[in-house]
Amino acid sequence: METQLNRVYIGLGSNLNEPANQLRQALVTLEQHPHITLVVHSSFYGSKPVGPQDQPDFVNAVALLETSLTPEALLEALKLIEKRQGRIKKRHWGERTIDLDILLFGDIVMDTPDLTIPHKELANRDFVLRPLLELNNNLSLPDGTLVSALLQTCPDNQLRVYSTPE
Ligand code: ROI
Repeated sequence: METQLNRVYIGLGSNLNEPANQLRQALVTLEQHPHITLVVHSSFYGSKPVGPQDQPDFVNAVALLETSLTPEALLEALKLIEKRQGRIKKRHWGERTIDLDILLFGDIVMDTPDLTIPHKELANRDFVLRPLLELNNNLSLPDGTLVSALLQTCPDNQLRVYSTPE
């Protein structure tokens, strides 16, 4: 059987322990995974926290991967990277060293206790929608909704470009 390669968009976020370095480290680790190809990543964006406001601003980005892994196996790989980078999660919707979320996985739609694809909060997070559009201006969800349409009604988290990819 041929191995199926899926195009997967993941979100990266950090607001502790040198956030931009946390994102860079996660991207390097992803690149080294035997079953993951890092195709491209977006600029890094600064954003106001969603959740408690008495925490540092976040650095956010999105990456496009190609992988033969299943959604569950990719989730495990992402959790391992979070763990290796000493993921600290202080409180609900609070500060964290690194957060890696599967946003879109090919055309897959799924909703299990561990994994909801597309990501549940996609439509409410400009720090995900804007970098997605930077990578693909015509991107749509499996149900045909344009990501650009979601951005029109999304709350504003004062996004600004923090650094562009080299
Ligand atoms: N807020 C922003 N701006 N960026 C994030 O990545 C992020 N991640 C989270 C919570 C705490 C909900 N808020 C966030 O998990």
